Amino acid sequence: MTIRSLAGFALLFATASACRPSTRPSGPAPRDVARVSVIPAPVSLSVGSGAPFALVDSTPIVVDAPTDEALRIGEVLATLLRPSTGFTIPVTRGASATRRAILLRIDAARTDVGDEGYALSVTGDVVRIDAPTPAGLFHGVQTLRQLLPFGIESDMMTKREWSIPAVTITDRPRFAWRGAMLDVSRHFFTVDEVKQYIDMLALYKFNIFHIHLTDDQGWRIEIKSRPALTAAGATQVGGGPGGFYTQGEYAEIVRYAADRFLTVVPEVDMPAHSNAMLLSNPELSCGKRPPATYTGTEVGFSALCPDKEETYRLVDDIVREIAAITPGPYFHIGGDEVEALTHEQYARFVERVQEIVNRHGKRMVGWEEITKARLLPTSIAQQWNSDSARNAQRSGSKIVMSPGPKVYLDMKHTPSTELGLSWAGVNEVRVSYDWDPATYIVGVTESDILGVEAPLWSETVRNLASAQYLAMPRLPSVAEVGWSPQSARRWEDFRVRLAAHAPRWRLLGINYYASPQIPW
Ligand code: NGO
Repeated sequence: MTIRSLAGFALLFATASACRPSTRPSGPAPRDVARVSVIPAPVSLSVGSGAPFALVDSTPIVVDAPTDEALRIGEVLATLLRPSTGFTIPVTRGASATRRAILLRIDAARTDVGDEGYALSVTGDVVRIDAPTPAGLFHGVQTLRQLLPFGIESDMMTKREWSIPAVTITDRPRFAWRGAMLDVSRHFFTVDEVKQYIDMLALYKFNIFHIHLTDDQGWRIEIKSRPALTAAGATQVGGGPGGFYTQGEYAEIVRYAADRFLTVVPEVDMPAHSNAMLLSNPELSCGKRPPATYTGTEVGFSALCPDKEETYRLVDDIVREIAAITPGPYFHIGGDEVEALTHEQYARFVERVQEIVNRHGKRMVGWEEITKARLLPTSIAQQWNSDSARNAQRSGSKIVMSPGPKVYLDMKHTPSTELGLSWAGVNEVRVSYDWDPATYIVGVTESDILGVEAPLWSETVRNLASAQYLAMPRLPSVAEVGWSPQSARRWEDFRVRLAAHAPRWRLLGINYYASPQIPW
């Protein structure tokens, strides 16, 4: 593994300025009501002194919205509530005046909470979530889920009081892009494992699932016009068959994510990290060594030839087919760690691929190296290793922040963590929480930033339990960095809220690292 240069970080500074007083009003928690531990922290939350809302067998979910989408969200909530409570929880359409109900309402007039926000209020009489969009309603349901006792996550019925504390919440995200990436190339993850990863993201209001589909070790997506790609490209780190998704399986992942209001961003890494692609197209290789099945973890050696027309025909076939089954607006071209090409060759390659991506109706996303090329304002640079993403400002392109020393989930939690890498440092949970994307790179401010993303590279990650062990508890940190206003974030408060989530993870079967920084 290349030791990635840390020199660039001399120009960076990370703040520890999150320790400001919270602007959120707080009151004493009423007796018999669980402490309110919502993650990400809502923009405004006040705990009332009134009676909680008690769920009973006849509590209905009443949906006041013209669309079936809202009704579906009502069913999602009912499906969560039924097994553990044993209650019927009918879902019906109805009017907002209903009492003794959980009311889900789409209200286009609630523009104050943006495209993804919601307002939630709980009294002894009624629970109501109002949102201008289905996405906002879904996020409000995730908050409601976290307000319920953790036992709600169980699929075994328990006879107890199921109550929701009296609260008033108004909430909306800070950033439009709240992403998590899973590398399915270094080690393959089944569709079912990917779905379970997506489930964790939905609970914490992420809205982007970036899937790193290809790298030197494995090509993981069927391309019908180029069947040799999957036939030749399947191994993984340490050997073994790896695997790939048929287009139908990929579409299933996209649908599953969309049902949870996550947009899938497919990544095909090029021109480097392309050994698996070159196995079936060796004549397009301009890398440092001839393509051969690769099970190691070095980077940078492979490269697609930028000067051959056939390269762009291959890229066009790949982008066209994946774009056609990807409803979201983005296509990620990788673009990182190219060692075998000149600056000029690299820039020309990125510009041609940008055209192809646009022609197939998508906005190009790439790792920060793409800022060496002439970008369109609609293209997006993903910062990870230096301050070079700042160059995106030249074209007015936006930046997604994924600084390795903060949010790379594949970095070890401590030097002795069995899994993970450490080239960017060891990222204990506080490291992943205590930073502000808007002050991380000098000269890159809030308005340049589209959002944040936590990548999980899988060189050392062989299965879902390992992925969860590295992701948790840092994933909720990044969720809060992306969603909550900086002024509402305090580590001392977060660590206590985070502790309250562990029993929930245990019921959900989510593995996690029990960091000593958290009062579990
Ligand atoms: C780097 C590299 C990946 C590695 C990862 C490991 C980027 C953008 N390129 O991040 O190929 O898997 O580090 O942490």
